[in-house]
Amino acid sequence: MKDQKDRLTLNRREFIKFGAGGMAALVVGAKMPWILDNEAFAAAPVQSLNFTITDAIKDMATHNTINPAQCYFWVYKEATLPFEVPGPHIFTTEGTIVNITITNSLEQPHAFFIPGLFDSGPIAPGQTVVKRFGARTAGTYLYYDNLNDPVNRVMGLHGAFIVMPKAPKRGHKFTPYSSPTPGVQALFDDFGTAQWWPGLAWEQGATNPEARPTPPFRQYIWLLHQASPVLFREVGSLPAGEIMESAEFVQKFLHDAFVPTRETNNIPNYFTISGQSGHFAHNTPYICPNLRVGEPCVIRLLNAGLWTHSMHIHANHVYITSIKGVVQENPIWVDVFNIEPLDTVEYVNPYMRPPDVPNERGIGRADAPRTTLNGGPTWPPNEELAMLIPSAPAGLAVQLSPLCYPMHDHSEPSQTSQGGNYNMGMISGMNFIGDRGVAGPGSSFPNQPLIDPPGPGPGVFMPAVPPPWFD
Ligand SMILES: [Cu+2]
Repeated sequence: MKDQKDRLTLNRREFIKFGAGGMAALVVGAKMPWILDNEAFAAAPVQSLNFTITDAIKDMATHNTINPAQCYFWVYKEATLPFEVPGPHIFTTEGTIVNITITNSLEQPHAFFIPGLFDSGPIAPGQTVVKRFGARTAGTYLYYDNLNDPVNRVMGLHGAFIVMPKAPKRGHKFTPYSSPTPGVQALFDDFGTAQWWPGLAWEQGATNPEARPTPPFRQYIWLLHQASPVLFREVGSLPAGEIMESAEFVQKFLHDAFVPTRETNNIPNYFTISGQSGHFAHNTPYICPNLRVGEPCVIRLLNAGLWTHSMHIHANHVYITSIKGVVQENPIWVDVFNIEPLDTVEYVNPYMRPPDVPNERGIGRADAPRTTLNGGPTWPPNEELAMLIPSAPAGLAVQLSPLCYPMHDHSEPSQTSQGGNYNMGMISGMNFIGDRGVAGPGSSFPNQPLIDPPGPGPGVFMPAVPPPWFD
């Protein structure tokens, strides 16, 4: 038993401090080259999972030498990976038997729970359990600590567990599901085949002329969470064996009055997508899709926190193919959808040409592009991609490429980093790096930064200097 006085000051041990690094993913069981070869996820194969439930302090998005921005968390620390909140993305295939070892190194009971798949039951302080379970049904799952609900989960003990189907239904293409509805199956069957959806099927990868391969089974995980450094620190400082009652925790986290000083505010200060915020969530390849028109992807949303979020993606509407594990009969096509606490939702992003690109018939779908005032086509967006900000003579010119659209949460006014910086809140985006339907080099847009380039080369199809109309 540790000294109670030490507990109260949160320095009972040398705290592990860590920054928001690269999210790591683990692949359990049968070979899954589609994820192991996908550069966006630094995925590693493992034979079994080995978690320690512990605690650590994370440097948050706005942390720097003059602005301390740190948060205490409870952490599912996997043996092969650095500390991170959330726990690692775990990918496996339907039917895989997952061996899992969990050690509780904290001083109250904890658990590891996956709804419908696995329940470790309470693990006493200092105890290790070794268990196994079957990944029975394909889908998106939140793994979390379901004890003292929702305190242990919101304190950081959560992550994403993804089960892929073993095979498509006979005569059909892959979907993310074991038993897709006819409507969802039809959508995935249409990708890469139907007139509306030229390009690749979801399961289909491709090599590309400029050597950036397109992975098959393109998917992204938006695991949503909110963090309160003051409240989490209070929970972490309780004497050994004491817990904060969930009613008190929820009251403080959701309903305390806003206090304009971070030192006393119990409501959340940080809003994260898979552990990242703002610029970092927008420019992280496992969160923000970087794909071409004709390369459909799946975005898996999970809400580990206590706030409802409405994630609005620009440039493409998405199909809502599953809600809380229920594959939809009629996958509605929307640009924003609510993700409530503990919800899992799948967005299917068809990656069509942005419908705001002017075309001859004005139909919001790919059609003959109109001509700009400078005589070029509106698609591919050569003029936008050739724009340099600031312009080249300043010496800092950065190309406005790839074509980048934002994604943000519609509960935005309250959603900042440390009270005021919305741009460091729960935002990301979708980038267009080309169009599979455009012949020649237009199939790949140039990738920024492209400063003083030597001239057109593979994948570079517009003048390397700013066009004459740009100044
Ligand atoms: Cu919006």
